[in-house]
Amino acid sequence: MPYTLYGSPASYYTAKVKSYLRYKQIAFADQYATIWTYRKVIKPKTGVNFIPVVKTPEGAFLQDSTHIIDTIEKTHPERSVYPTSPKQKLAALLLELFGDEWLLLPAMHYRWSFPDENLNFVAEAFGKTAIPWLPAFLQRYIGKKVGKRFAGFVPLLGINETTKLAIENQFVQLIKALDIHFEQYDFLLGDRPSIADFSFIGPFRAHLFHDPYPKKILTKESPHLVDWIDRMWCLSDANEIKGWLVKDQVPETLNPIFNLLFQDAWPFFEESSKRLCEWLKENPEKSIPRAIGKIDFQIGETQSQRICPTYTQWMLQRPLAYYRSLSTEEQLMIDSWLNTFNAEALIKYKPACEITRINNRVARQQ
Ligand SMILES: N[C@@H](CCC(=O)N[C@@H](CS)C(=O)NCC(=O)O)C(=O)O
Repeated sequence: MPYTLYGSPASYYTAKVKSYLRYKQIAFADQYATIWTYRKVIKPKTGVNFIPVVKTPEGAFLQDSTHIIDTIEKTHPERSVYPTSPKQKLAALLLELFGDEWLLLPAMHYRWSFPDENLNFVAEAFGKTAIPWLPAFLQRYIGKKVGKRFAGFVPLLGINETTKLAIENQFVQLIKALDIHFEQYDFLLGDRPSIADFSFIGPFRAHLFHDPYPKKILTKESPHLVDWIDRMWCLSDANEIKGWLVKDQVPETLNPIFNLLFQDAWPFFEESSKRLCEWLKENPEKSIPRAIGKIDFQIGETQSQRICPTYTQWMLQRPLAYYRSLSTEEQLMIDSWLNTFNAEALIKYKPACEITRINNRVARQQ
């Protein structure tokens, strides 16, 4: 098999890459990230303990879902997941940022805050991935231990007694909006899947429609969204791929999602970027850690604190750089669209520092 995907059925970013590979009709071996795979392949080949990892036919080992997709897009340009017209491409990059970096909140909350409904199921899934060769009772035991580590991230992400209601309210708004959207359209940008869909399928397939508690909510409240999840999971059957919507349209049914993105998520993206740039100035010799202290953030009307991630700026730089690369005329057209969400000033944010990725870690741009 030319490509190998190392990941887990319960992993957010693995689902993003798996759905993408299927859509591209690229054959791949699907390998569990077992404890041996971590020891023998993932850590030695990538230097980090993250999944998904993709081994290419040339023998390269890629980590980071966005980096994996962008690398494969170069060698497999057919069925591109990036729209080519300005508004659609910017919309896709913004939604990817939102899906990858913000939807982690509902995904983690609905997995770990409902142990009575979810814990045994999730532990089984984790255990089956970690030690598939051992009996089920041991898988459950090990799965619970692995799960404890991930559950430990929950308070760090700002998921707590103060914020949980706001996370749930926002989630209900999100799935309602998506359900209305998918009643009309097959994919986020219309008739054809884009990087935005692959980003959203991560939280929806690997957490929210995987774990029993949120799955019940989705099944009851948002049947069209569930249809999209199914569609995204079987994309290799889709031989005929349609074009992007004409005239650079972005469906208006996505407006509530862009409102959530710009009102709640964007201030957090900007704040974490500002904090990172200050940190880089204050620590010129240090390599960048995964998180740097705590920052305030807001969800709906509720305020709390969470750790400040450093990677998020790398994702934020993508739509910002794309916007800056456009002509004045294109930017004006985009500004009038962003005006709908009071976001025309936001997209002009220019971080005081740039970061890149070196050896699968974020690093200073030299
Ligand atoms: N931005 C990375 C994130 C990868 C990531 O966080 N993967 C999770 C599983 S879905 C993981 O391996 N977490 C291990 C950890 O947080 O230590 C990507 O897109 O691949």
